[in-house]
Amino acid sequence: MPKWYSGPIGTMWVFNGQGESPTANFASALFKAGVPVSQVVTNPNIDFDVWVQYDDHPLVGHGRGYFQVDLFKWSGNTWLLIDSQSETLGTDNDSGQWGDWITVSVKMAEIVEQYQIRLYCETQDVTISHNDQAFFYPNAIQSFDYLGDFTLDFIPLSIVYSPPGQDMTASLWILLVAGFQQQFE
Ligand SMILES: [Ca+2]
Ligand SMILES: [Ca+2]
Repeated sequence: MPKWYSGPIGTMWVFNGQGESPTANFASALFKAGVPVSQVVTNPNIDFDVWVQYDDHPLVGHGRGYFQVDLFKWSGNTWLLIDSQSETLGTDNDSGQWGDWITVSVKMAEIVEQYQIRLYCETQDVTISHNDQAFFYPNAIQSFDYLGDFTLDFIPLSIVYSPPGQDMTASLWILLVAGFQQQFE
């Protein structure tokens, strides 16, 4: 499936350094700078790739790293969960380094779609667990050259997004010109 970005849109890193002071554990979820917030796409199928890594320090103590990626679509009044993928790395019995990709996917059903992607990671099977999360709000616009079976009943005029505050009540406006209907084939 076509990818939103040539590389990972974000990375998650969980470090278990039990026995190593003072940074015993560490969890980090970050979106990559430079990943497009808005894109015109020529295919309704979109993949979002995230790179995840778990490091278990050679010193005493083992654990695991847990990673989750959630993809939501804005319905107009709420976020709908479209895809959720998770993975656990490490064995709780070995020190070492593990890495993998997590991909969440969507097939566009409308001309313009607004997404929310949530990254979450945590240390597991350790004495003191740490976690982190991050949010990203990309939107996709279907290319007029590849509309296929889409019915255009509005024209995207502009999309203005104001990042949510700590209460996660996102302020989101999608301004559309309604009443324009045309079948592209
Ligand atoms: Ca270890
Ligand atoms: Ca353990």
